[in-house]
Amino acid sequence: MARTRPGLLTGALVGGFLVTALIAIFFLAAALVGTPFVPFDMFDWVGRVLPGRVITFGIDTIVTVITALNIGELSSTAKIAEQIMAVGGMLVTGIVVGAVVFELLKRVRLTPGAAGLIAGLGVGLPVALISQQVNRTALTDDSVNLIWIVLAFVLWGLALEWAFRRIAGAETSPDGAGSVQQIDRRRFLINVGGATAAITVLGSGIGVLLNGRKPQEITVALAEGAGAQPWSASNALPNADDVLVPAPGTRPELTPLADHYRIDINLVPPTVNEADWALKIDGLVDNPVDLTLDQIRSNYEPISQFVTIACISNRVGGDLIGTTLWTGARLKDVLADVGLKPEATHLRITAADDFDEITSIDLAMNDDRVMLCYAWDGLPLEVKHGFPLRIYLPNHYGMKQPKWITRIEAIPAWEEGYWVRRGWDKDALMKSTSVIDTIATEAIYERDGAQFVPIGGIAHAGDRGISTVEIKVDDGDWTPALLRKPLSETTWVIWRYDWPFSEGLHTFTVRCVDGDGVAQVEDVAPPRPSGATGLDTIDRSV
Ligand SMILES: Nc1nc2c(c(=O)[nH]1)N[C@H]1C(S)=C(S)[C@@H](COP(=O)(O)O)O[C@H]1N2
Ligand SMILES: [Mo]
Repeated sequence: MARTRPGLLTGALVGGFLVTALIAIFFLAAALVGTPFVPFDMFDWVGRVLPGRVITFGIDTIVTVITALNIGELSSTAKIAEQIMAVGGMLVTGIVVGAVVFELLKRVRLTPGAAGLIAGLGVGLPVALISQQVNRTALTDDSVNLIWIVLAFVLWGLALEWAFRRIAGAETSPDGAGSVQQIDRRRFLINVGGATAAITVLGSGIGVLLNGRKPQEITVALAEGAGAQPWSASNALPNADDVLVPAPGTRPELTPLADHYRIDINLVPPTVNEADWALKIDGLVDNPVDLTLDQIRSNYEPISQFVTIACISNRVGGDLIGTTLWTGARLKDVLADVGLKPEATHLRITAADDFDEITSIDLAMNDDRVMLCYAWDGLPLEVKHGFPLRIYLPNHYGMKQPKWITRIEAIPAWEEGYWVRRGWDKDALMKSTSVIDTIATEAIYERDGAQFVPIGGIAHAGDRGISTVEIKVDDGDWTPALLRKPLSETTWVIWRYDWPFSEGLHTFTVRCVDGDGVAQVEDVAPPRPSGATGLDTIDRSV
């Protein structure tokens, strides 16, 4: 009995093998010469074209899974999960295309090479164009990237077709007996699998080694004297004299840079070369300018502000929040130099990743703290946090504050920014929030014959400050906590409550009132569209 020609299943298998090797080769080339890593670009692109609701649902699912599994700090774990999804997406694409090509070749007669070429170009060309549009990390020229990606996919398509013909040819040869053909197909598939596995292991192995050795991209130091100074007795934090000692286990008041959350629309943050970069300020201005980073740093008096920034996607008690010292130039000083035309009411701020947000000129001119920020904690902004320049807008969630700024355009009316177009709040003002970090049973102590357990955490309300934090244990009364003086009026406040200990299972709840006397919203709301509300609660058996 003659065996059927290879079809869907064999095609899927071969397609999967070959695309795995292709992914490894893209990875190797990216590590070797800096061409785009195609799966990441495709993932970023999909993220930008899908409707906001779908994206929010996707992110929400990732967040829920990571939180439920408790597998680490949210923003970096989410990026890794997304990177895995990106590679998985390309794998699935390869499997599907492989199946389709095999099925097609089984049914229609094509000139040799045609199917492979069509498949290669059909996938490769759109992918190359999309990568061109989205990628901000490649070190190689656009034209090189285009040719490389198309060529790689065409080779992949031709390999796919060759595999089909090799299997089909063996099985239709008139002199072969059925069982021999079957062994031949199996042996061939094993060979293809082995070869692609070898390429994959070698390619990704060498790629990982190369990536590990890559020097830090950005090593520019700040202007003389502005370098990072460790906080110390002689260089004390502004609240160093406060006597309130945080309960053991309370998060650090100043977030170590390495632990600061990162959220943006890129699988790999865009790399900006300082030498090629200038901030363009144009639109409704008298003197459009292109400012270099040096000019921004030296022509304007630097200001510094301790800032707590949070992502609007942060859940109550979540870790998408952090505090550090922001340094930069006052936006209003810079605007004074370009001269705003009277019709200008807003600024459209665009970034290297095509992210954009709209800021009102009123806010920029009336809040002295609004800055074009180039340093965090005394160091040039890290690439992932927006090198070379990001904006600071007090009291607003992160989504209003672009990183990697390339252009500021004065415009005559408000417009929707990136996340607003995707259904998020147009103002995105920070909600008041309070969080329990620790119930420090290990630090239990005795005073006047009674036992106390320190409880502590943070409370934050944008630039409105915190006037009261209260704790409730089980169904008891709300009891005020002690507040530590904050680093500034725009940072979180550390609170502490020494709880009269009693054994058993207890429910601890925290709430706060902001500096304007407005109580934290207790009704539970999800992050979308305006930021999460509700009270942080911990059940603990002590
Ligand atoms: N260019 C650009 N800027 C951006 C974003 C982005 O995706 N692209 N994300 C914003 C969001 S949603 C947040 S929460 C903050 C996070 O800043 P961080 O990553 O430095 O903590 O950056 C904001 N600025
Ligand atoms: Mo965000």
